[in-house]
Amino acid sequence: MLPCVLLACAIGVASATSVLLNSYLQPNDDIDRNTYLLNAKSNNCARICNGTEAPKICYYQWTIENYVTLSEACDNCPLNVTACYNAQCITADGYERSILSVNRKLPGPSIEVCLRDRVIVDITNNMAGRTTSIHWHGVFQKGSQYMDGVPMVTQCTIHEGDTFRYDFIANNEGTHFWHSHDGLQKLDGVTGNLVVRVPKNFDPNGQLYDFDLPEHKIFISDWLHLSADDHFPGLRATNPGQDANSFLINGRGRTLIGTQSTNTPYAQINVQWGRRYRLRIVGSLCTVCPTQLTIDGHKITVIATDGNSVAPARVDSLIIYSGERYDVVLEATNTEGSYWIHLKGLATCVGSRVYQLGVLQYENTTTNKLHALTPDPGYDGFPQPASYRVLNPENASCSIGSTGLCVTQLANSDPVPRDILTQLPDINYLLQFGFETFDSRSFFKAYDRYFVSPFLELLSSTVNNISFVSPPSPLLSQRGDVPDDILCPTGADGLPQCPGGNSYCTCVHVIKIKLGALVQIILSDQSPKSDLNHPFHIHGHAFYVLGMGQYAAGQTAQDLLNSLKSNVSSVSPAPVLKDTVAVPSGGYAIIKFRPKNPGYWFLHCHFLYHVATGMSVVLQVGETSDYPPTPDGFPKCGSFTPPVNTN
Ligand SMILES: *[C@@H]1O[C@H](CO)[C@@H](O)[C@H](O)[C@H]1NC(C)=O
Ligand SMILES: *[C@@H]1O[C@H](CO)[C@@H](O)[C@H](O)[C@H]1NC(C)=O
Ligand SMILES: *[C@@H]1O[C@H](CO)[C@@H](O)[C@H](O)[C@H]1NC(C)=O
Ligand SMILES: *[C@@H]1O[C@H](CO)[C@@H](O)[C@H](O)[C@H]1NC(C)=O
Ligand SMILES: *[C@@H]1O[C@H](CO)[C@@H](O)[C@H](O)[C@H]1NC(C)=O
Ligand SMILES: *[C@@H]1O[C@H](CO)[C@@H](O)[C@H](O)[C@H]1NC(C)=O
Ligand SMILES: [Cu+2]
Repeated sequence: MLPCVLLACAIGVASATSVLLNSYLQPNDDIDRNTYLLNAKSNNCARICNGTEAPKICYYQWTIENYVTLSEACDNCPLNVTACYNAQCITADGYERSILSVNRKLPGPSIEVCLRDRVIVDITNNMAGRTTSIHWHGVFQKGSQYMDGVPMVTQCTIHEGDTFRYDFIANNEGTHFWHSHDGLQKLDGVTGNLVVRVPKNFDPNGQLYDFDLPEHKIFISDWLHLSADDHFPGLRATNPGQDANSFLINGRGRTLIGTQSTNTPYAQINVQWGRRYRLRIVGSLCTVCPTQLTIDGHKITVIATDGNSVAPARVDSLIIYSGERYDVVLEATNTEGSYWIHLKGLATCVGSRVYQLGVLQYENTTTNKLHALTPDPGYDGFPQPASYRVLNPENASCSIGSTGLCVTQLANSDPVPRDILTQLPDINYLLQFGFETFDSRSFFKAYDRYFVSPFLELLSSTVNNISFVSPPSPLLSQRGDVPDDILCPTGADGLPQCPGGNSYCTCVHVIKIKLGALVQIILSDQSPKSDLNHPFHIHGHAFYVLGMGQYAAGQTAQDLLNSLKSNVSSVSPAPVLKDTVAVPSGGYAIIKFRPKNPGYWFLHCHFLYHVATGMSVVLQVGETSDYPPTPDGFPKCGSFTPPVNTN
């Protein structure tokens, strides 16, 4: 009996497991309010979190495939508006184009769980001729480092026809999201919500709202009318650059075709008069335009960002950069009726005046003095009185007393460790990001990745003059298969640098950091003046944002670094924790944290075309012996260049 015929045992276990898993399968669509509030289906992971119940297993089956907006499933939408809500009908902004989709939804299926639930997602890649991998943006993956979803950093990409099972514990709360980290797929539709809730009495701002409902997510994405690949590297004559054609709110909206607006339905957020709602806002943006969100007739109170609670801040409007999340409270106390949700593109989108609308709808309105939807307010939106207060203004133009409020001026609602506020860092790094411009001669010298800017420049993206390239095998799971000579060499300051003092190179940019060291990083924009605020996102961690601003005339990044070597200072006495921060144009952001999560973690600009051309580094936290063992049977990949015998 002992040698339990190994194969048979394995098969027995495998099939038992899959039968078991199917009973944890979550619905494809968000559940409605009543099912959620009454906890009517005990199997649902989207539920009101209760600190005393055991964590659940939440299982999802996703298929990624080539798909289209306004497919057969849409029937005669938008002529028949009902049909626009058919299962598998993706309307987007009413422009017909090919997309990539997960389970034929846009955004893809939501993951909504309670803290400490176990999330299992089977990703089946049905796309023609593409690989994929999914990153769980905001989830630390402590203990499940192999599930972070960064190609060639934590795993091999998932090949066409393969299924990869992501399996992790939702170990940090918040409004997060998921998206493909492979190529440009996120911009074509491979993205969706991921919410990790806690019991309301665990939320320091829990008394500020009555409801935190699945239907109150506001998922913001930018949208092209061609596929993302059609803008990469970018055409020279027809529509150069990568600017968004429109934005989507919860996958919906309208756009102009010529001078004619499409007629697809707007996203609608339903509320009842007198109630207070938590709205979870996700900046699933890819291109360089931040978006400014305003709800006509309503102020909003910001209570969290990137999964971390902040002291409530009441504002009129909110600017969201790629990768950022904000949780706000909306009090439905204006005249009952309908109000526009206005989303306007900034930076390069000011010129193109790209904007989108949604509708805030008071339900079961009873008075006869209803607030009707005003005419389309256009790009400019609503009048802004002098007292108008905007959170997260561009360029961090937020000097106290002005109407801007920067993330550095928010207060953390949790205690901030003393060492963050008072101790000089063990490591103080300057990371300067920018672009390498190819003239036509250097362009032909090598096959470096580049993109064509709207001004027809040929650019590759860099951090400390290095354009990141992927190794042939994942650093985390196959470090031994990554040849040392493709890693960037380390310079005197302990940071990787270009070989031979070159001012530009491509290599695998890995920065080694001691587990638990107190790290400070100055993220610094070295590109010539532009109106871009590059949002930097860290994997596996969050950081305290101590300061941000534009350099004063004559001040250099090196000056700032030098002053910070002997000077601990934070704009806020209780700085907030974030995992994504928009670095002011021609400026800097100072971030500080103690990395306690061992692994290989990506730190990168969240603009998609910048990360695709190298504006990234990998932070190697700790040593191989600190990492969990590679999961059994974990897929392997690499180059195949055997020696050639010429005899
Ligand atoms: C949590 O669940 C238990 C058991 O179902 C129930 O008795 C309790 O009232 C719940 N607590 C909260 C805060 O909802
Ligand atoms: C409109 O679409 C709905 C949903 O597909 C369908 O049931 C209904 O028959 C359609 N109505 C008309 C007039 O086509
Ligand atoms: C609001 O109206 C809908 C549809 O008429 C109804 O189902 C729902 O119960 C109403 N809700 C309240 C709180 O009255
Ligand atoms: C990085 O490149 C810039 C511009 O080419 C150059 O001025 C600078 O010296 C370079 N830095 C290093 C460390 O090579
Ligand atoms: C931000 O600063 C840059 C200069 O670095 C400037 O060109 C741009 O107009 C500023 N943007 C705003 C919105 O003030
Ligand atoms: C410390 O830094 C702050 C802001 O970064 C600056 O205002 C202050 O002058 C600095 N103090 C010293 C002694 O360098
Ligand atoms: Cu960037």
